[in-house]
Amino acid sequence: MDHQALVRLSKRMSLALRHEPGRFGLVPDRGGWVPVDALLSGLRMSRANLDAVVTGNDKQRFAVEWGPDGVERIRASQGHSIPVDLGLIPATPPDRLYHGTGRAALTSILDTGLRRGERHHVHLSPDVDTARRVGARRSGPVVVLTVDAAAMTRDGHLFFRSANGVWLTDRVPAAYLTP
Ligand code: HQG
Repeated sequence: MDHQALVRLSKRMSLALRHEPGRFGLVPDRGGWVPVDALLSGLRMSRANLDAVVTGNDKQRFAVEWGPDGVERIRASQGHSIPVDLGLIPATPPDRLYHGTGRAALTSILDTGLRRGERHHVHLSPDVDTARRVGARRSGPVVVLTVDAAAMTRDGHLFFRSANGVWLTDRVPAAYLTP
């Protein structure tokens, strides 16, 4: 499979596992897991292609494991809009985290802080390069905001780290942001 086909498939898997499982006949459990076989038939994809996406994914978006019932299962590691309990445990973040976005959003963000929107959390990156790539998904110039995660932690905000290294928190008030 070429790179573009991998990306297309990864997006369809993200849609099915994070946002619209019902459209593909899937019923994720509380933790967001679905049987691998159900995903394969729901998306009419081969096991080889699934493995290629899971192992070749730039962000390791998907986790595959054997469930307690002996059934192999898959879920997205973050980014859901459907209700899921990922079982994340609060963790101490690095002192600074980063958020990449489009410049068009900057005034609003500096006014009201970072909001989670449709997702369960605000997503933050551990380094500037990753944040820049996240921001480049928006049209127009990219801005990377620095988040004072040390101060947020001192003030009682909770942080979680997804299985693929994305830092998550409920919201980031504007006072902790530097453009
Ligand atoms: C913006 C991708 C105006 C925010 C990435 C972002 C990430 C505001 C957009 C993950 C705002 C939401 C998440 C405010 C936030 N006013 N705009 N007050 N607060 N925004 O996609 O962080 O490829 O839900 O800046 O790599 O861009 O899907 O969040 O531009 O890890 O695995 O509202 O999604 O991962 O957009 O990206 P998103 P995000 P995947």
